[in-house]
Amino acid sequence: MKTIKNNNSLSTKETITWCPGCPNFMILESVKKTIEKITNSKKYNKSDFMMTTDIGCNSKIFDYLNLSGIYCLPGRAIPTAIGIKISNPNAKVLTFSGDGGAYSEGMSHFVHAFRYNADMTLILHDNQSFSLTTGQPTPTTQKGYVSKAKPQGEENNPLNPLLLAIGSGATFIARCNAKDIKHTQEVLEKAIKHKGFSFVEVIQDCLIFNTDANNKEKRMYKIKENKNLDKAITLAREYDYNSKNGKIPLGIIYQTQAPDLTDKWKQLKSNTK
Ligand SMILES: Cc1ncc(C[n+]2csc(CCOP(=O)(O)OP(=O)(O)O)c2C)c(N)n1
Ligand code: SF4
Repeated sequence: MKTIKNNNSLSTKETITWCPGCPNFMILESVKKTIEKITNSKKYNKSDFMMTTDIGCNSKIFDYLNLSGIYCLPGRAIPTAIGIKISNPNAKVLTFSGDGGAYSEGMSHFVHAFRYNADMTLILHDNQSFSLTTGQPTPTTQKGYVSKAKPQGEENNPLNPLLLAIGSGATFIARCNAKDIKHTQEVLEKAIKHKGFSFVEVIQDCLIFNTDANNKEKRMYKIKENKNLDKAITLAREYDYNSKNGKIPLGIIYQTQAPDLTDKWKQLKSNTK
């Protein structure tokens, strides 16, 4: 846990131990630029932002981003962030996780977070690999991927987290590419401003493990913000995390309005009077 007293700067003095060139550096940069922009408007201070992280290469961001928060147990970044939001309703809460942490250990929290619709943002670094622990396959790893953990190759098809999010009642789903800092920043700003649980999947190539999944830029294209559910399903199905072909839509895949967790509580209280 860390509590920041004077957080004028979003940088810390910690030595960054990500591999040189890792796109996690770019995600850090996008997040800093987004917070700078939102706080420049004077509506929010940096001290209004709080963070939770999972465990993984992605989660080292806890040490490099100067925000108060909690470094959580594996898979528990989302429920801890919801707890922070409940006790600090005005806080802007960001939660960081990898595809391993959120879709394996933390899968139940991922699904229910959409139902609860707490007003916060999940930034999911998807490198299709448990990278911190040397490249075991995660639920989004492509079929056939050979690793020390599965020398015979991954036998299962990947799940599609965007489709799962739609089916779980998500109110904001977006995807971006870590290497495109400007676009990631634009998407993050909209995600943070969304009233409800916003899920931003950031494609984050790992330079060391499962490198076969990298460099999909030629397949990526940017979409217009989408508010239509049927279109969202079509967009989510375009990329199956498996095949070498097919387009990968980036941008706001789906956004809708629904009561957030706090609204639902207020409604419940008035119903019980
Ligand atoms: C319950 C539990 N499961 C697994 C681990 C081991 N573990 C810690 S970090 C990690 C890898 C995290 O992978 P991911 O979430 O994809 O993040 P990345 O390192 O790729 O950024 C694993 C398997 C653990 N500490 N506790
Ligand atoms: S192992 Fe992969 S994800 Fe982890 S820091 Fe290195 S390049 Fe980045």
